[in-house]
Amino acid sequence: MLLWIFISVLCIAAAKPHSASFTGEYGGAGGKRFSQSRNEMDGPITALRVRVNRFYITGIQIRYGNNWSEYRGDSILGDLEEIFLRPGEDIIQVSGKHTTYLTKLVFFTNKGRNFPFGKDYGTSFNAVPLHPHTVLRFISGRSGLLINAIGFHWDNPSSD
Ligand code: MMA
Repeated sequence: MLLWIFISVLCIAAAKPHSASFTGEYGGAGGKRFSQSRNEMDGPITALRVRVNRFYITGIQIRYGNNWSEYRGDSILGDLEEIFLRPGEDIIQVSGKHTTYLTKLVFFTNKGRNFPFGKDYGTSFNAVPLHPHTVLRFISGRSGLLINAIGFHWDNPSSD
């Protein structure tokens, strides 16, 4: 009996497709580590705020459902740009550039739109999820005065 339960649990676990993946981290080792994993509970990513100055991405804030994450980046240098996603619109790819700091981000959505922020300077990266039909669910990274580094966490689209 116990063996049967064990085998059944094993089969269910094996049949369930994996959906979560991580890409990154892109950038340098300075600053302090942050993660917005708890914000994922608030819902899908619905808007982005990115601050850029002449050289760098200096700040980032992401709205999950109706709630904005904590703002990352300790300075107010540069211009804060804001974009809103449409209902059902998800981020399916992020490319960008970095040195030891983040210099550029381009968010691509499943509605064929893309949102570039920052400058064309540094080493390129291109982040896509490992599993099909998964989307950007939250970010993590390192920040101080600037955004030192960023990583992307992908999973199934939020059901709400
Ligand atoms: C701070 C500090 C560093 C970080 C930079 C850029 C000015 O120094 O947090 O560790 O590299 O900001 O974010």
